[in-house]
Amino acid sequence: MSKTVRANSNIAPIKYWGKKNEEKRIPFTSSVSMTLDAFYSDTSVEYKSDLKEDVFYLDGQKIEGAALQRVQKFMDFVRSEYPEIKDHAIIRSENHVPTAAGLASSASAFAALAKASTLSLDLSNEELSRLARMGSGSASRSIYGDFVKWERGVDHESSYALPIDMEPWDDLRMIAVLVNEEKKAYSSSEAMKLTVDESVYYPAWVEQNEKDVDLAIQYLKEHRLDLLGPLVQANALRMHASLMAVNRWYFEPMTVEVMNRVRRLQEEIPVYFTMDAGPNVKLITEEKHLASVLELIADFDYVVAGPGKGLEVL
Ligand code: 2P0
Repeated sequence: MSKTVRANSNIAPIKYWGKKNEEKRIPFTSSVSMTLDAFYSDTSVEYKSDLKEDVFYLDGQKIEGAALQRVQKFMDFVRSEYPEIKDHAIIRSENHVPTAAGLASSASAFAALAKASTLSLDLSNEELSRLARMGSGSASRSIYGDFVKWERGVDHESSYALPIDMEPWDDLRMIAVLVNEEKKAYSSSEAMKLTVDESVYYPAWVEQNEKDVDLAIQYLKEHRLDLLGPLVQANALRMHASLMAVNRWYFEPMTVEVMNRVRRLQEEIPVYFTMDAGPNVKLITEEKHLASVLELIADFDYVVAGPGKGLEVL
């Protein structure tokens, strides 16, 4: 039996939005993430010499079409990068995203697949991060636990993530508020490409994001939620502003409702929002303020996450 690898998903307080190199997923900017304990993927890879192509089961279902092709392309890269791996494989993956969370899982999926497909090679975390990036940009960050910086780099060698060297911040919480569980209107890959190609605000995003990354790391190290929170919120809005300039948005009425409630509550307690390539809102606060925050969103479904671990071989 092949071993199972677990990778947790992550949410970025400072976002990745736009690729300089589409094929290798080299981003225009660095980004900063928190690995989440509540969302993870469990994946095993069984190589078989008699297989003609890779086979992919997700949550017990045999997958075909675009999702299969994306996994096969990743496995082709594994075989081209590491010639000692020659065979095709049966890949089994289970996504543990709490009931209908409607949150993207490519980060945990490709981080787990990077490790599970190369277990016999015992690659370093840096090497695994580069490899995971080939599957999905945000997956480069899910190799590690807690707080992570993905260094944008300039090519395959130099673009990978590293843990942020800081005291643990175990009582930080990320609450995913589920405002809409339908499939998102546009994939993040497609939306970010359009932003890069056509948004007049994209150069400003790139310039500002580099500053935001450095400041966020400083505030994380200092455990200063009062400074980190407003920055995180502004960074998300800047990302969405760059996208809105090309006539695309992920905002639903309830997205804005949650944001308005958070804005009112943040006059009293430190709670801030961020938002990714979908209408759900994620709130950042500390454990001691959790009860007030949950009261604010009691009429929504939500999932509370804390800092999660890096890759684990189960
Ligand atoms: C992030 N997002 O930093 C940003 C913020 C969405 C909004 O990384 O095209 O699935 O596979 O590299 O990693 C989602 O994009 O995109 C994402 P690809 P990915 O978390």
